[in-house]
Amino acid sequence: MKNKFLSIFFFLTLCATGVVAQKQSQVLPADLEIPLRYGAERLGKRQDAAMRKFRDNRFGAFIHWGLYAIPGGEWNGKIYSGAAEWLKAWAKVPADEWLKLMDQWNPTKFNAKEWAKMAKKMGVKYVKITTKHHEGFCLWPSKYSQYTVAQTPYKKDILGELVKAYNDEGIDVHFYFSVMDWSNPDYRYDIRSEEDSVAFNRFLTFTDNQLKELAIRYPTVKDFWFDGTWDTSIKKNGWWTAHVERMLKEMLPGVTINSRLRADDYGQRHFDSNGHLMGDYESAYERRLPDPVKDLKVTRWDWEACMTIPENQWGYHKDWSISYVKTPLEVLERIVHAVSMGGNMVVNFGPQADGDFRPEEKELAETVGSWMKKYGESIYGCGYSGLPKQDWGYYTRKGDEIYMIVFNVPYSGKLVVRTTKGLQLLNAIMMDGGRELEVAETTNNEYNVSLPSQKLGEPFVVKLKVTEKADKGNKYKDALT
Ligand code: JFZ
Repeated sequence: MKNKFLSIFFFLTLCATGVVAQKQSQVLPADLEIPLRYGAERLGKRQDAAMRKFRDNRFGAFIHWGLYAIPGGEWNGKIYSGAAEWLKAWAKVPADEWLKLMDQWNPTKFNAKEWAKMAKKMGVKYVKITTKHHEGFCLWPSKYSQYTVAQTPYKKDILGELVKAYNDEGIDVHFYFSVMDWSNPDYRYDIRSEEDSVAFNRFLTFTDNQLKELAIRYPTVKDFWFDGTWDTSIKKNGWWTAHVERMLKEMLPGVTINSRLRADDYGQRHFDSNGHLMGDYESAYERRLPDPVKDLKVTRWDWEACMTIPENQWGYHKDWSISYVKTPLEVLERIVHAVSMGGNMVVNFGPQADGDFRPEEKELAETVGSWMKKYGESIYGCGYSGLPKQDWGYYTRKGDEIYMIVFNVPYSGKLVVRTTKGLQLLNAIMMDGGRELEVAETTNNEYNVSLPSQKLGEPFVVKLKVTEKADKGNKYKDALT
């Protein structure tokens, strides 16, 4: 008996260290796969209408809003440079003291309709809202917690107002949900005793209840983006992550779930022990992006990246001067970069405690929005082109339309286009104004597109019409959906 436990222990250790478990994308032949009860639900990309909508949306906004917006990175007169939504941890504030911030939660300038108008103007197709971040404060009146908007001077259901306002503007709503919850004494980082296990099971039931509550109260929600799932306690309960995925999918047909929720039988996360993506899309690209030349494997699955405007501040921080702040152009380039590799991009906003947005965020939303209004056709519904990246910028593609999104104009004024075998370039048109550009084939499969000589002040888009002479030879064909 003892031996059996020892060997199980050894097996688990081997799996955890990756000796047995396969790393991401080292997919084993089917007959050599490790049998899993809690691994990937499916192989390959989901192709149903809800998933296609998720993918076609391409560009979204993140909203991190919670009690942390009140101190804005400052506690007892000291400014902490770490992420503002983690201030409770940086300043070692006990949970009960932190949660007293609820008495000050009264965002008098909050206007859900204004938020929705701003999002619409920015050109985002969806918004991911923090329903509950690590601190445990709920933006909806959850009947399972005492730490909710209902118990604040503001009282009203903020999440409900936002869901309605965004939906009225035709914007999809996605829910961010942190499993790790600093307000709940039953949460455990690890399970080391019977007592831990009993408490953590209670915690998982509480979490199930909150998730069911969200699904029932806000049935138009399109996606759950889980966070705070990296602890050993969750890795030891991979079954629960598979259960949550199934439960939400039964309650909300079509709902999408990020890979960060998931752990398999052996505690492997995001990708299961056989190398298959769990959940519907990969969500590990955070404040970084895959290399457009070396990391083309990401085009095999759906993925969504998210980024902050400063270096690493998701919640409102009162002092942005402590870190580099991206320009609207840098933000735009990251959006384009993600889409060019078949991913989505979500840009984060950390509203102020009064319910308004800081001026830098408003300005960024305006600038990106006016670009999207002109060139959004090259973003929405577009994906990976299958063409090798060139120095002038990024390609995106929708069927036979290829978009060249140009960030660096070469001195020669000529943009090189190298197509894959069998793909013929028919014409090139400036998207803004519709002017046709001269195209010259230089060698086999390589073309020069000549730009007009006037100064071009912002990233612009050249639309290429192509025709596929034959499918063979294009090894990227599979990744084009
Ligand atoms: C998490 C949160 O801790 C953070 O406050 C914010 O909400 C962000 C969106 O998500 O932070 C993470 C989580 C995962 C990684 C990095 C930061 N990761 O996988 O690299």
